[in-house]
Amino acid sequence: MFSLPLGLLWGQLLVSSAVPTPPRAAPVAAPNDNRTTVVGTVPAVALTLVEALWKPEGGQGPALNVWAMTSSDSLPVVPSPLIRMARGRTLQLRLTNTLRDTIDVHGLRATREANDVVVLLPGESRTISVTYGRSGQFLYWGGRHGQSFDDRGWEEGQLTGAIVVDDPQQPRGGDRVFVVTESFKFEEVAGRREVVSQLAVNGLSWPHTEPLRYAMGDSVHWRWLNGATIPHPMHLHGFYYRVSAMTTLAAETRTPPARQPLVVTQYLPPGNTMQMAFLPTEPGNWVFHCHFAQHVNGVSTADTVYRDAERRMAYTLEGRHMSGLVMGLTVTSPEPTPERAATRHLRLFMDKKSTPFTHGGEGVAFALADSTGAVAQNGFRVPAPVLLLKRGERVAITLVNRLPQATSVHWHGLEIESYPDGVPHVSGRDGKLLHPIPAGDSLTVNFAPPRSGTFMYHSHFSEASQMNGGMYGAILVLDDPARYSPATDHLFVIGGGGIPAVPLGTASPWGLVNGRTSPPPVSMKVGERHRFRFASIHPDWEVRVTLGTLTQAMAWTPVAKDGAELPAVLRTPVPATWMGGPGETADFEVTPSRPGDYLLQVRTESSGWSIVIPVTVKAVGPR
Ligand SMILES: [Cu+2]
Repeated sequence: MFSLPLGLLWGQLLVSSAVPTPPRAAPVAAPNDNRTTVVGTVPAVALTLVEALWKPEGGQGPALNVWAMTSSDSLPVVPSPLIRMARGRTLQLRLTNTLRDTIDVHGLRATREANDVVVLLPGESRTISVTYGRSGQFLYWGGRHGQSFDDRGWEEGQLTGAIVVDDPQQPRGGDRVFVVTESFKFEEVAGRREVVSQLAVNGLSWPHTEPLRYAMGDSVHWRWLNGATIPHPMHLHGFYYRVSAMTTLAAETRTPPARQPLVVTQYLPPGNTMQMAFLPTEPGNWVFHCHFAQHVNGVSTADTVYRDAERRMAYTLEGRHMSGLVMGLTVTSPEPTPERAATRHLRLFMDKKSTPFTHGGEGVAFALADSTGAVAQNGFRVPAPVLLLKRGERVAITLVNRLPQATSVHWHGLEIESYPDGVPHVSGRDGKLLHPIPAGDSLTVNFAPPRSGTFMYHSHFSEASQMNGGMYGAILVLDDPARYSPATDHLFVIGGGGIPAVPLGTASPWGLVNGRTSPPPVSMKVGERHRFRFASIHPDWEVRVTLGTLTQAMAWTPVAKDGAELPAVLRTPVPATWMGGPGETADFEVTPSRPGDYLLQVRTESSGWSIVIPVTVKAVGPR
């Protein structure tokens, strides 16, 4: 996902080097929480493009030279001002370009059409009249003249804002608008070309993003607009959410309630937006974050500030182990969380583990202790051992950290209490917070998974190295684990392939399925019903999975997403292909109708890696 065509790369460099340094007098842009619209009682709205200093880490943090927008005489804001009004309203938008470049501003008419552009020469002012006839949320964005959305780089990345047109028939409640922005460039560091990227939500990067508070049981309605040129699989801890509408830059898809799956992760491509809702039913602290490790791990997001490895590690240990696209939310309740006793106990060890895939580096792995509580040195596995849990049964898991570094483990997708959820310094409530497990230490957490399905567990600390290094695995929650039959119930854990020496800010070029580059074949019989479970947990890559011949997909029936059963209307046969971002699981039922040799392909969409698993379907023999 970080691999860019060379042409773009050079174009970016040339464009960047031509930009003059803004004068020191550039105003500091204020973070825009997107609560207040610039639309008042009069139809006139003024938007001015200016040079500004942006502080994604708040007032004490570093200032980055960007371009931003102001409304009327106020300070510039990042993201650009929220334009929100009822459908049918007509506005006179007066645009002024004080920059020394010609700027195209796209999307102001909220038509999602390619010709929705206003071209502003340096110093030029123009007024357009717009009647907003369609409700929904829309991105508007500025770029250098002729630039496409995906080509935007450093300064222009913050010329990005939201237009929300409210349907007068459906008055808005307390919904919130979140705009993801990105400034992105290449920089020569010690003779190497490195990606420098700063991501933010409503103008701020974790841990400076706005803390959100909700009372338990209050429904939460959010609109997320991805104004970045990279996708973000957005993962909610603790609760499922539903997506009622998604848009691209060109089209909108609304999903009626009966067709909305429950998800814990929704993949949000560049320029896309979503409307989502959920019901917080468990008190404590939770996070909503991008599941690409590089976007939350202080590797690419904070590296504008913390460039060298030592300072980055110090940043990690300071308790700010995440940065970039993370929102924290606190769910309040007057009721205490009761202590509950577990009926089953597991010991899970974490240690260094070198595999052929760690490319000479040192990987990390999990191992389950045997009945004596001990673990064999050859018991460490990549991926981690599958945890077979019984629905509703409370299990205590002792995490024994034999690594030379701190770690923490997240039980991904499980609706459990906040404390065991695994986000260091965040998980927990009322002052009892989870801490990272120091090297050589252990921690026991307990929880009862309430739902049968396909889930995951993984390191939630230094994810870019610990998850790429092997600290990930699947959890199968079943009504009756004794009836689990791997011969017809196939699990494919798609994850990182060790810790190779990959330059910072780039994606690992390796991936594994069930810990291998050539997994063993799958054997099926005509007419026999199988379940295929995919757990997508590579920290750097979204993957495309297809089942069929090279030219034709087989049919399968989607049955679950992120561990939750799909609504009945979605459980119908479709061509066997699925795109999964990190943090997504999906289950499909496959009943082959014809004998033959097929392929299960798992591959990254563009450059990257590809893994092929042979699938043989045998005819049923004569009786
Ligand atoms: Cu991301």
